Amino acid sequence: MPASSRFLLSALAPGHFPVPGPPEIAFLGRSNVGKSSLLNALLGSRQAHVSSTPGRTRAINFFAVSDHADQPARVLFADLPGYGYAKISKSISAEWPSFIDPYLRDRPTLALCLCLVDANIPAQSSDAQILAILRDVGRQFLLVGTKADRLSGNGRAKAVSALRQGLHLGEPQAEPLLLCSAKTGAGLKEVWSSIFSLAAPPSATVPRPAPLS
Ligand SMILES: Nc1nc2c(ncn2[C@@H]2O[C@H](COP(=O)(O)OP(=O)(O)OP(=O)(O)O)[C@@H](O)[C@H]2O)c(=O)[nH]1
Ligand SMILES: [Mg+2]
Repeated sequence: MPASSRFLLSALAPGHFPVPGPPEIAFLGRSNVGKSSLLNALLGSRQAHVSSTPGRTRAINFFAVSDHADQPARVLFADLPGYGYAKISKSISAEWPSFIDPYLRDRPTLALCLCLVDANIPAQSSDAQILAILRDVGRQFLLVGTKADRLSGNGRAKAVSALRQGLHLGEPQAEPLLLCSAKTGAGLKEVWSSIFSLAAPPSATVPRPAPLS
């Protein structure tokens, strides 16, 4: 797990996105699914705002993640606003075309979309719609079932198969779904391994400048 992370910037328009650099990991999912919580749990640091009120994250917030504080970023995390919450769906749908859709479609350094779905409830049509957009634009994605601490031992396998079916996922090797909990830390190692193997293999990292002799 990388040891160092810092908030970079908050973007409300494509012009505000950081200059393209290291591979980016986008956190996507319905409002309140646990995007900001998972991001914080992966970083082991309270970088993103978590709230029990849906719709807390309104901008795309970028974070730089590196192996050590004195090294360049290995990946950027992008915490996206949630979708699918009735009270704010009007404003979200107004914002979606202006900067979220361009981010998903055009961002050259977007390497992986973490698609978060609540493991405790059935797949929602809005989740299926997002997957359709990602498939359409050819984005690599990884499904992550959140709040798995609320599932019983038996409930885990049932939740995975219900979500896989509800979202019409392909073969598990091609379209995997991992369960995790930001609360207990379960599954975080697996999410990190997938991030590195899918989006940021060692060759993709920015080489460290040689020390001056
Ligand atoms: N039990 C449990 N609760 C969680 C977990 N992850 C998040 N939560 C709770 O879910 C609520 C929403 O979490 P956030 O991380 O703010 O969700 P979000 O997807 O970023 O929400 P928006 O920014 O509004 O789209 C908070 O009350 C969290 O404490 C988890 O793994 N287990
Ligand atoms: Mg959030």
